[in-house]
Amino acid sequence: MTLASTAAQSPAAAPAVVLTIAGSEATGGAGAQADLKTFQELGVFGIANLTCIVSFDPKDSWNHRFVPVDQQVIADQLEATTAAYSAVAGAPSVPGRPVLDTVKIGMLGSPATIGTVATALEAGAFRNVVLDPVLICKGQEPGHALDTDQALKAKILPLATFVTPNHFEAESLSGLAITDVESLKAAAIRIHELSGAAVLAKGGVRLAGPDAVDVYYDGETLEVLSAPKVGEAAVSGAGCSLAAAVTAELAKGATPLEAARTAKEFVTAGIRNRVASGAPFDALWQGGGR
Ligand code: PXL
Repeated sequence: MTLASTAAQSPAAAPAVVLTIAGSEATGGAGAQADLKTFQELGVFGIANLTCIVSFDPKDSWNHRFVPVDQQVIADQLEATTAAYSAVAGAPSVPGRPVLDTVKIGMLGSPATIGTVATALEAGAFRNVVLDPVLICKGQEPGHALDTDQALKAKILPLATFVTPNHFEAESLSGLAITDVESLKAAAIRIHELSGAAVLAKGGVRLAGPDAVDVYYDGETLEVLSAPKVGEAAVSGAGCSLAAAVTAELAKGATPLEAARTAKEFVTAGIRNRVASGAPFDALWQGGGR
């Protein structure tokens, strides 16, 4: 049967529409590329509004070359996207047109971009704001941009409904040292108290033991999500894909806890079937669960 005749017989249901506000990571492992691949794999219509372009430098130990997108261009992208899909507060919904009510925030990279994005989020009508609080990329030194970290905490964290900090980010946001599952739980609880958001705090390969352990907390339910570690090496795109998978599932109507569970399975399959890379980290394969 041809595609055309399939479509004629049974038009597919309109997919949920989701937006990622994120940076491009040129090698395709992380950032907006990982988000879009995750969205496609999980059956939602993905949109990326770019905040910056990161190109690792193979001549300089694969350090990050970071170029911000012009603030006006970021604002223009957000204006176009929110107008196209009725995601502006007070905008009437149009019958038959999906409403964009679920957004993921990835790398913002500067206090100026954080201000631009916060303004758009405040003007928008988003039911789900999933924040991957990218304070640091794999291989970078912690604390390289304290002003950016502080602006993210002050302006974006309070707008988030779901937040997915990794080990370093969970320590930074909670102010707690995380050495084991118990301290990861304490950090997740603290970050929920600070933000009001559902929290999926990731231990990943940073905590000792045979399992990659994450902690979910939403103010009522505390759940430890655990899967056998796939090696001890970090994989590029794991954090981006986890948050993007949460975003896709929320947009499709999952509860936050269901979204967290599905996202953990999605990322585990993607790490198991990762793509070998000459960059310092292999890349998660979003098709790994097929
Ligand atoms: O994995 C964090 C991350 C997110 N977004 C972009 C990145 C990185 C890490 O390199 O480059 C654009």
